[in-house]
Amino acid sequence: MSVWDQIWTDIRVATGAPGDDGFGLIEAAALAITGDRIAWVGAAGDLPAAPQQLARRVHAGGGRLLTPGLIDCHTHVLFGGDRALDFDLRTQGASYAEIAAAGGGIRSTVAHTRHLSAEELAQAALPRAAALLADGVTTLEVKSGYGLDVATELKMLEAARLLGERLDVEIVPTLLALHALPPEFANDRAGFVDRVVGELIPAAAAAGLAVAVDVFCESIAFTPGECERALAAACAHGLAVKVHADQLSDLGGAALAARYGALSADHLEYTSPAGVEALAASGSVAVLLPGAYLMLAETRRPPVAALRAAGVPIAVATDLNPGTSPCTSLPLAVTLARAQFGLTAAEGFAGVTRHAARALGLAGSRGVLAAGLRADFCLWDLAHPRELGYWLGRGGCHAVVRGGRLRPTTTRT
Ligand code: DI6
Ligand code: FE
Repeated sequence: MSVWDQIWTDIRVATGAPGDDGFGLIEAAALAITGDRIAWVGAAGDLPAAPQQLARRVHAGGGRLLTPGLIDCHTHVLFGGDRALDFDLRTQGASYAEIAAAGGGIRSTVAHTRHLSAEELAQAALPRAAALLADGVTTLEVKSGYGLDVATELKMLEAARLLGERLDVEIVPTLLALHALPPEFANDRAGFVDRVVGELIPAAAAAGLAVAVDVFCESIAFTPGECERALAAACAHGLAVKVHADQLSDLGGAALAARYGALSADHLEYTSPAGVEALAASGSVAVLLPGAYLMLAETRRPPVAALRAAGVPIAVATDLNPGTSPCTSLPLAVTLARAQFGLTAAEGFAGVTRHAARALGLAGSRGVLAAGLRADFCLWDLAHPRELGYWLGRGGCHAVVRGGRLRPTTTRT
């Protein structure tokens, strides 16, 4: 009489659905799977028959906590080389500008990245991405942005596809079209933006290599006007948009993101009340990136209380990148966001599940454990989902299921 392919029993489930406790906790629970989708989830006592009669395969969860797979909605995991020397210079007091002048900064990563093939880029990213997966990530956003020329940016997006294949994990590719000015356009900003708008964005859209376009709207990067040209081009080519906004200054990046209906505005340390209001009106997700805040020793926190009061969905991501956030653990990012920005446990949990799914335009398929959504989930050696953003550096992930299939217990490398 088997109705379902598999059923997990002897589990406690935090569905991640919005509700009174903020976690959707079901103590004595069961979860059924058919194919790569959740078929049923609820209190085990509500099952219509014994598990053995209902499913071809019964898994015992050992009383463990089961949550939605975590979603890292903002990473720059693909790059060549590293920036450990930058970090050493910074902790000795060198400024961003001094480090760049000494050959560091984004341009040093660009130089290392341009020399690698797509295959080599994917290979270099494997251990970093595997570490994210070992701590419970089941969907990963990956940005380009270290090529700064058409060929290398497209190569980076191809590497993102290869990385997803190698790890058999869903990668959501984002073209970070305006990240830094390449040396060859040092005296021709407009010419570079023309190249991005007229060639790079159309090529990435035509090749189906990116889901969204992202821009770095910042005093050390690109102006709101330059960013707006790229966002308009993205929309014209049917791509979604995201904005690195108000990280080091208030250039109105959040309001610009909202004006273009962005999936998300990210960083937000300097976002104004008007920017918060704009995000609330547009429905964009506020993505907080506590790794960069920590590693840059920033002092200005994002306006969490205002975002909360305005009902802006808040997500948390690693911003894994070599220069400002070499963070390979999403649970650690949650702990940092709670300790530094004052998120509640429930906000941190939503921030890496349903709100992170929304920041990638995937709210219809994942981020919550409910019938019809993807069977992406984790079993944890944690007593309660509030521990997810509590331990510093201990993820506690016991097992990962992606698309209904139990994955090899990947170890952190
Ligand atoms: N914001 C950041 O903090 C990173 N990029 C961005 O848009 C910096 C990336 C790097 O320094 O390599
Ligand atoms: Fe970033």
